[in-house]
Amino acid sequence: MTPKRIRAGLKTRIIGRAIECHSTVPSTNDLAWAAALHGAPEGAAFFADEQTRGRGRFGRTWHSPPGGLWLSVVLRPKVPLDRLLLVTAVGALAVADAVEELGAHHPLIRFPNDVVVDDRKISGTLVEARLVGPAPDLAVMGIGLNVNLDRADFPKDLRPLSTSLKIETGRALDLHDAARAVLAALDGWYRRLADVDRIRADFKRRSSILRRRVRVITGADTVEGLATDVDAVDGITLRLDSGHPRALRAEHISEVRLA
Ligand code: BT5
Repeated sequence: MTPKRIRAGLKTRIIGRAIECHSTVPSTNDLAWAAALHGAPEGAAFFADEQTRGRGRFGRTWHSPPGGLWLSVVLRPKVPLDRLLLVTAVGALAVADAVEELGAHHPLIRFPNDVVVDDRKISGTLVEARLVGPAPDLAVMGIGLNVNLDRADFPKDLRPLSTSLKIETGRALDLHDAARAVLAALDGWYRRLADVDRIRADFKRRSSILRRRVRVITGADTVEGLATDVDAVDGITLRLDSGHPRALRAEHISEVRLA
């Protein structure tokens, strides 16, 4: 990929102000952090063809072979710490919009950061923030989007759980077009970060788990029930089999699966 070909026709205000493309790197999040700490502008975006140590949340691995879109963006979000999940939410909303625009049908968000098509994960977002004082002053959003991956490109255990734009649409895409779609969608959503009501409403509308039976894995235990509410900031409310409601705070949730 080249910055020039991503920039051709890109109309964003913040996201993509600076663009770098790399071949093989450990993790684009590390590139973005190093640049951010050296004063890279908000919106600077770092792409790699392949990552050797792509990471997910909670120390999980992100499989990043050639053919996918692996990028990280430097952000300086103006949100209080207890609303940092709004940044993850706008990332997921942006990727869902981009995935739809690129031809996959009905992408939804599996709380808090997965974009899924037919319950198979097509994208994941990882937001890492630095705290100086009471609010985050710097954040890096990493986005992984499976673009031209075939089934055989996924490790065996991920095959039944994952998908790509190529698998969904039946054709390979130009990665530059995919990059532009993601940057443009993120620019739109990121500029709406203060519109909390809108983010909450759209996050709920895009939910893949609302009104479905799920298993929520938290640091302490695993809870199963019907998801009666999903909120970008607060988390998930389940109706347990006993009939009682149970609210699970977003920051405690490490994984959500369909039960
Ligand atoms: C995420 O974590 O979904 C965040 C992924 C962020 C990746 C981007 S790529 C660019 C930037 N640089 C990085 O190093 N990271 C970011 P989490 O919700 O924890 O999900 C991780 C889980 O997703 C893994 O444990 C696998 O089960 C699954 N997984 C790993 N690779 C996958 C892939 N390519 N497609 C679908 N699922 C995958």
